[in-house]
Amino acid sequence: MTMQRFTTSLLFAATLLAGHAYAQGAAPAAVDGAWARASVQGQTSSGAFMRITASEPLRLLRAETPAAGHAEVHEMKMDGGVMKMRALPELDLPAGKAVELKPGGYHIMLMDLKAPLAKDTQLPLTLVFKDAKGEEHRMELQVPVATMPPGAHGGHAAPMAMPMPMPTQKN
Ligand SMILES: [Cu+2]
Repeated sequence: MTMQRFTTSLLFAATLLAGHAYAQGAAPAAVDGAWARASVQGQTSSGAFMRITASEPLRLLRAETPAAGHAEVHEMKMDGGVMKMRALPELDLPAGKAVELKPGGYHIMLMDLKAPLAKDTQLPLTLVFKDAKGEEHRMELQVPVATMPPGAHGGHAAPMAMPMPMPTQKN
């Protein structure tokens, strides 16, 4: 009886471990509505936007793409009547709550673009998350490059657009 129980709990532990190993690498988050803003020749930076819903508490640490020298998580907000942009060391993603990265708010800043982001191409982008245990999870995305958010059809959507290129702010 005791032996039987021991075996059962061992099996259970093994199942948990296997489940954990299987989950490793796959980020416990969902991304939708992703897009990156098309850029023109000579423009050195652009932005990527999306909605991220974490299934457990996560932090977005950084993004990586071969298309840019580096990518940073940025926040844009009004500060004393002036729109200011700053790099965030990490972006909090509460479990089950969609966090929107959009023009004029949080965004992934693509800096030192190696070539213009052409409309209707795909931008390979890797998001790097950290979970509550400090483990890193990577999520590989193919982000459509567009001139406006998906679902927007020009006209009234235009005033929402963040002017690009933005003044280069080094900090
Ligand atoms: Cu920015």
